[in-house]
Amino acid sequence: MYSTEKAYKQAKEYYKRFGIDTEKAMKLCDKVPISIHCWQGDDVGGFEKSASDLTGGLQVTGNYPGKPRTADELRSDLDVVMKYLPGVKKINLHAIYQEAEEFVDRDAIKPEHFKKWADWAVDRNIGLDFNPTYFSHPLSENGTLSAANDEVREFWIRHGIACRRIGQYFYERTGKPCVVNHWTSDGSKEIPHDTLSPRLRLKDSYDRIFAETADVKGVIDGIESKLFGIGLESYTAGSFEFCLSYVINKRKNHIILTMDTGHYHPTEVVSAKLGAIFAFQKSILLHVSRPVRWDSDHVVSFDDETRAIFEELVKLGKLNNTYVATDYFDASINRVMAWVVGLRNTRKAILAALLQPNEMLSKVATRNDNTGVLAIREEFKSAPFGLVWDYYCEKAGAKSGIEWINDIKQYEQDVLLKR
Ligand code: RNT
Ligand code: ZN
Repeated sequence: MYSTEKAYKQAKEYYKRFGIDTEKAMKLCDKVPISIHCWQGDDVGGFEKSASDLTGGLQVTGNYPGKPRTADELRSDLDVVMKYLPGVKKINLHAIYQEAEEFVDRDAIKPEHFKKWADWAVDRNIGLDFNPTYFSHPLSENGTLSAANDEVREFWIRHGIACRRIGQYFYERTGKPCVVNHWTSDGSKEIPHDTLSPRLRLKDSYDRIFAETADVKGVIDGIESKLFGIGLESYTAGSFEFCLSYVINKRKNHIILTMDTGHYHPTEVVSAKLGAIFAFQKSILLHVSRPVRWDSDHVVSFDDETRAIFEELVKLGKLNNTYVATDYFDASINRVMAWVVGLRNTRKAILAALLQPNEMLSKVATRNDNTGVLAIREEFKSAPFGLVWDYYCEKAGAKSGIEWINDIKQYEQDVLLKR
């Protein structure tokens, strides 16, 4: 009979030979909060009382059955999702997930419209993160925070302000800081004649949002850059250079750069950027995603780049300076399963990174023994990581192997397909 525990004991000894304490690694791993994006649950739809199509250059493909129709259904899906993700969790909401009785426009949303979410989070002792939704709205067609039309831009500035206040409410209710991520898709299909003015307006809008909410407490603000979106291929106002410069020039501890793994040129990788960013920044917000040929937001995989990102963060000593959030959406497969697969892979990559022979490697590296570094690194690639992972999951009640997959298939039969 196979025993996860017995297998783990052997693995533990294996790791010890490389100077790695598996118990310590699991403890550290548990403490890294993963902010679960609510929008995988319903294809970035939300529950506003006026239907707007998904815009902002985003696209969710697929029409798998079982999509939640209400926030309550989304929350029950999230309860299932969280059960199979070990470690500390937060829920990452978007402004469109408001629950107002009647239609409330983006510039008028208030904490009370998110009370049910806050109650629910408090009940579970988890934190909440937040995102202004600067897209999927009739006024987002020609830019938002960078819009040339003053009325439109004012509307979105009011939205940003409202969202920071809701962030403070989440902080007050949960006792945990709320990370508010600002992302605008503002840009254009063709190269605009004037590439500067929209950026100056975007800069001014962010300045005003922060100036007018300077009293807000318990909120950390990510500024997310992007390369392009569908229909916005040639120009993005909030490009990487713009967002990084904004954050650097602002010199405020609560304003940080958001790095989404799908938001760079196809041959660029976040793992290779981190060392340079952390030479100047104290912390970052990470959006873990998986771009396939473009910023496709595929379910996070336990792939080389995801692993490399967390290995780098651990080596830099910056894992605890990184707000880890997931960001992907796939509607072509069971949404709950997709959610869990990506989340478990994110946690898995964190654990794997904490189980690298870094002490041994740095000793060898200080002797300038590059051959030794390469040889150890390569040899270590076949370490029995899966045995530790299974044990880690079981200990957390998150199940291992295909057990959790069967559970979710059951949930599909019992709940999702009846919707
Ligand atoms: C879009 C950005 C952004 C969104 C969410 C829904 O490319 O990654 O983070 O995915 O805000
Ligand atoms: Zn993102």
